[in-house]
Amino acid sequence: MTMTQHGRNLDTEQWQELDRLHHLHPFTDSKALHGKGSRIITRAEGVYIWDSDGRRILDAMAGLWCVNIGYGREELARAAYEQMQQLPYYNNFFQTTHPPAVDLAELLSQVTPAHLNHVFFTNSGSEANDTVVRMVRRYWDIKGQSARKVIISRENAYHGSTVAGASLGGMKPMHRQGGLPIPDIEHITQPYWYALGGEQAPEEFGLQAARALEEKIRALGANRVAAFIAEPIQGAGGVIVPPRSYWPEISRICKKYDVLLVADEVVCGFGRTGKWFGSEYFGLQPDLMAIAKGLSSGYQPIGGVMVSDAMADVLNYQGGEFQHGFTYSGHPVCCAVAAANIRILRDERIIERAEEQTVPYLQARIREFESHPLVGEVRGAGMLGAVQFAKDKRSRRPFDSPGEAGNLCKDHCMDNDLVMRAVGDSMILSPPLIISKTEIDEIMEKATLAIDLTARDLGIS
Ligand code: PXG
Repeated sequence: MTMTQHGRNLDTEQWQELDRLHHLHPFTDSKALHGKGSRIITRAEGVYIWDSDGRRILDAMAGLWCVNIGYGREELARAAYEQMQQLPYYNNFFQTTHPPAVDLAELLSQVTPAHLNHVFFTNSGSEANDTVVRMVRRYWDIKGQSARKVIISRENAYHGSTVAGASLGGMKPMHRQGGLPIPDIEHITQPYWYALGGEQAPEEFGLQAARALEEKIRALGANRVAAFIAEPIQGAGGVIVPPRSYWPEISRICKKYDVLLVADEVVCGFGRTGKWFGSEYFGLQPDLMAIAKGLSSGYQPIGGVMVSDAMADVLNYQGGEFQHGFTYSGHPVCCAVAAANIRILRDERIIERAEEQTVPYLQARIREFESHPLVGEVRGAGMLGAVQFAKDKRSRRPFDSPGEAGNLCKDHCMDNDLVMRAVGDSMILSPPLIISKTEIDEIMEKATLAIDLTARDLGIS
């Protein structure tokens, strides 16, 4: 089959060859990739993507956790087209602004928690978190507490791939490449009961994991700590839903020591948890919120930092110029598309309808895997799910070669036209919020086959 791009009509092998010659892929073992050639995705609609061989694949990851609204919404294409004709680019530096940025800023103040009414625009989640680092340090400088520089994060967190984002993240293999983390970033344990909870009950373990924050603040000295950053539910770390005891304790500790609370809502935001934001799901009141992905449902690259009224007051009126910004901060086309996306989410009640109907269905159906001999735990919330494999169900003993089972299963999913992501030995789901019950049934049918085949490969029955 041939595919046309800008008048070039090439077949699969030709695109693959050009890709191999010229394109460096993110997070990819290129040697392994070039052995078999990239899969070429040519179009998408609803929850499905199509490859260059004409195969229809159910995308249970919504791209990279981002296509919340589903593929193929013409309104978003029209918003981009019309904005490009009207004003394809202008910046927000030097005392200018434009309607798409202002319109989106106001919309965001309406859909985010009540005390977050200000936004700094970026082009990605990584840039949002870079902005967080600079902004919290700037805030404490203005407040006359310049010693508050340290940002505490968590092991196995994902906050992006730029120098600051990867430093905030707790992914050891990323730190090993390029001498990270940068100074004044500290990591504490994560609330991952299945892997770390031992004999403790989940709620007791959740409290203990939260108290690691208090210990770290005390060890550093509270007067040195600027902020604590965390994803309400860890996404790329394996859809880790903390025990209910965790977040209230974290909130208490942040308040007690006057440490800013930053919620990284890049995955959890815009309906992923069944609420508009993960912060609402857990009842958090963050000072800052990093947003991206679902903000535009991935149709345009845009992110941002939502800022509380109290912090915005200090940043706006007490400190003079914040020397930070990107050429494309508040890009008009990205803003117009994000605003169209948010209006559709809001006006069609996509999040509320998912929470009422398809979220309970997905969560119930994936729990059917609990009885499978290969499965140690099924966890999830909203339109997020994880099926964790274990060598021994009862003791929660992991496999001797971590990641092998996950990799096998991911390949079986793909052979069966289903995209699921493997994180170690957990299989992850994060489908578009518009997925139907019938499409959830299709995921279940395909995932069941993939898990059965994986168990067979590993000799488990
Ligand atoms: N924060 C969180 C919580 C994320 O998940 C980022 C920040 C960075 O966003 P940008 O837009 O800079 O990528 C992310 C991104 C995966 C995967 O395979 C996850 C992400 C990105 C790429 C792949 O799980 N998360």
